[in-house]
Amino acid sequence: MDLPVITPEAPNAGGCSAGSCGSTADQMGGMSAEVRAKVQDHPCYSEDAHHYFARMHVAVAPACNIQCHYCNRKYDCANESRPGVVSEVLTPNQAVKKTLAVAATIPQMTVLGIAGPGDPLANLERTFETFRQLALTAPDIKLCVSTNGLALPANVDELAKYNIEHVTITINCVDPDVGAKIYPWIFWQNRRVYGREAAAILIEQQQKGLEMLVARGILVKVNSVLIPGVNDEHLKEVSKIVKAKGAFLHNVMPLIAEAEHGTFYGIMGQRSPNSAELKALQDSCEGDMNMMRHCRQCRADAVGLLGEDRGDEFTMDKVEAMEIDYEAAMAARAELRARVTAELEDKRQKAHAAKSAPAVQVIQFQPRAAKPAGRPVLMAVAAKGGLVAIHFGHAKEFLVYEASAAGAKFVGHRKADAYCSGDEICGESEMSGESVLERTIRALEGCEVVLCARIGIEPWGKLEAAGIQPNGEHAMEPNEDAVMAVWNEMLAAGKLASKSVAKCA
Ligand code: CLF
Ligand code: SF4
Repeated sequence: MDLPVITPEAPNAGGCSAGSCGSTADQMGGMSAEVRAKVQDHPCYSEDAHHYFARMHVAVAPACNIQCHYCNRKYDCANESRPGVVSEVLTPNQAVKKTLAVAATIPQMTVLGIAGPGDPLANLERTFETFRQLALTAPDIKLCVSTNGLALPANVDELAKYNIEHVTITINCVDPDVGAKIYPWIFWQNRRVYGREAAAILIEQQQKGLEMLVARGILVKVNSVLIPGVNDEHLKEVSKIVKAKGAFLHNVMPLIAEAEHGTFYGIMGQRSPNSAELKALQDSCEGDMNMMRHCRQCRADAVGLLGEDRGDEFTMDKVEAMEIDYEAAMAARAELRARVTAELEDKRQKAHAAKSAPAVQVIQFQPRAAKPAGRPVLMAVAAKGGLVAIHFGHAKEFLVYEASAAGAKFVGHRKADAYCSGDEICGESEMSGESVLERTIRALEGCEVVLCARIGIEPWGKLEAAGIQPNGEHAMEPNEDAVMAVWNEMLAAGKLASKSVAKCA
């Protein structure tokens, strides 16, 4: 198969046509060693890495230089965070102390990001003082920043000074008329600018910042908030343009708009996209761009693996009480990083081998004109560490794969509330609230199968009644292997005939 070739001269020119994120194990085979080193332990830039490596954010940036209609200043920056009050805004010194404490406690934590609660580049002193100290005291931690881009061109050189290799720019539009529906104002050159003029300035600065970062070999992820009826169709154009300019990854995130958050969109009743709309847009952008599908829209003070939040363990009062020996922790961190990197490399090589093998069989045993039999099927997995490892009733989220003749492709995740707290009889006598189960089943809409380590009789029956087949036969198997095993079983049982195949037959 053709793999994206990313040369050292154009480090951001990802070019995948089939994967979920710019850097799955398979796609990483096409990267230069330089780019691979940058992404292989970054949980956001590598879909594989997010099963093993964690990130943390320090909330040192309270102010913002623009207004987005999906943001309320009382809440986290919705560019990189789900709405939720930041527990505490930190000084740079506190942020450094907290980072060292987390790094010593969670050796998987490889990336420190500044992503709010406002815009990091609207808080230059606080942001750069934090980066400056961390570059000196914790050089093994990757530094990452997320910005709306307005102040980016003026600060690219300063970012480069701290060896920052990953920058996220939130780009919701490239057309000021669309932008005027998203941004009521910006603060620019000591004055407030409104409407279309504001959007035009913001867009110009974002695009200029993107080009400057790419020119310096910094990997750029573009985040876009999908706002139905405002920028949904337009985001395809955004994807084309940012790819052409060398962005590494595009992360299209669903708008979160609830009236109780007090945002303009929330109050005005602007709806959020559903899972199918999000997937459809990501799919249509994918031909042009490497798409990120595993974003968890985390808080500006998130700590831990994506999808889990251990922030409560590291409030400043707890951090102050900790004995931190960072130098000692460095050895454990280095050992873990080397081990996981070797594991991922092994997985990457196996993925390549597996991709090559069926091609030979197809040539030997199938007529050349034969179309791949079997339609694609969405399957949800209660997973941990890349394995089918969670009991159905304990899952707080499900990873969703699209299984087809081309293989298992990760396409997103669905949030759920764990409704079972028992260890013995999952989902039966321990079930504490049927409405929670109903919500979980609703969250799985569109999936035909759910794979989990165990499941009780009652949720089994309700899932079946909802048209979702539970499957507990593949516990502790790698997600992709399990998904493909089930898909092949369905194929063998004649359950996957697509309309076109049926017609041909
Ligand atoms: Fe943080 Fe963002 Fe860096 Fe990651 S998050 S600043 S790139 S370290 Fe990641 Fe969280 Fe999604 Fe952001 S899952 S919201 S993409
Ligand atoms: Fe809010 Fe972030 Fe937009 Fe600023 S850039 S208004 S903090 S969502």
